[in-house]
Amino acid sequence: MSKSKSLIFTFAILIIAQPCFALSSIPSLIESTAEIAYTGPDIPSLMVVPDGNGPRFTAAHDEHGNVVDATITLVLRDDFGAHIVNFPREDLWLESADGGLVGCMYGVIADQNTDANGMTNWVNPPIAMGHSQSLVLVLINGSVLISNGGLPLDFNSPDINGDGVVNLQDLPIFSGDFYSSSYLFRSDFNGDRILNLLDVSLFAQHFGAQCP
Ligand SMILES: [Ca+2]
Ligand SMILES: [Ca+2]
Repeated sequence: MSKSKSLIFTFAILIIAQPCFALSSIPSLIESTAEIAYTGPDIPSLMVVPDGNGPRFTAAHDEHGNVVDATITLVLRDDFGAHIVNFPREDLWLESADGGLVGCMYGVIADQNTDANGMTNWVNPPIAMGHSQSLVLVLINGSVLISNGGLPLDFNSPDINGDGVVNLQDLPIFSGDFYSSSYLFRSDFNGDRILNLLDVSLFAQHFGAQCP
């Protein structure tokens, strides 16, 4: 093969092979996996605050108010099971199945890009609001991960009405829940299934918090 023919051949191979390389870095919604650290019998809950000053996922609560680790770990793989490295964290985020968890801008994305093992996680406090008692879904590029049906983690927030700020509009909702004869999870910020002064204190502590 002449030198010019050889160059053309190499060039053609590169052009043909390019889509294959590109394909291999597309995350698979089936091969990728997500799990939550907590494996106990309860459904853990995490209070979220719109300024991001809520607890980390490592300080979620079980249904007795005990602190438990609800870190979510995602391993990103392509269709062939190969790890996807350095995938941008902005394209990996959480949603609750009932839509009740509302993130501020980039407030529920993964903590970092995927590492050499295709792994990333959610440990840092969400920058979020609203409340949800449904499974939490991991979204990859806007598509729901389908290798599991969602992870058990509930959310609530002193920004009860989910408008991005904890203010006087949330107060009557909180007060109504506090004096209600029935238990209302959305105002149980420490997740111990009782509305008491501990929850009042958490509400007061985050009063004024708002999305960045
Ligand atoms: Ca509010
Ligand atoms: Ca409580």
